[in-house]
Amino acid sequence: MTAHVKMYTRKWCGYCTAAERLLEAKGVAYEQIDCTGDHATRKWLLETTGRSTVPQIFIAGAPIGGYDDLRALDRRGELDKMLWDGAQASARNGR
Ligand SMILES: N[C@@H](CCC(=O)N[C@@H](CS)C(=O)NCC(=O)O)C(=O)O
Repeated sequence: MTAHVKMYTRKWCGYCTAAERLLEAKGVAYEQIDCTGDHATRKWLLETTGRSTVPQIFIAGAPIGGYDDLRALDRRGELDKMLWDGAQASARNGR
């Protein structure tokens, strides 16, 4: 089991597809929220993450950034630890 991964995307977004592929290649399940045309969610994302681009990815509720950030975490070997630690924290909290 891994941490809950939530990814906000929009249609026709190459970086979103790249992030989906990376997670799928690692066998990591994720929840995808398509916010195409959803200005309220994009506004909330900007306020929450400070970023106006998609994808925006959250691991165990914490914003980690977009595809570049996801790939960098993976290349540094930190993504697996985040996914594992997030799952442990969720289990402890009963979520
Ligand atoms: N460095 C970012 C780049 C993301 C990016 O440029 N996404 C484009 C869509 S593919 C975007 O959000 N453009 C602005 C917009 O659509 O409002 C990442 O790796 O996620």
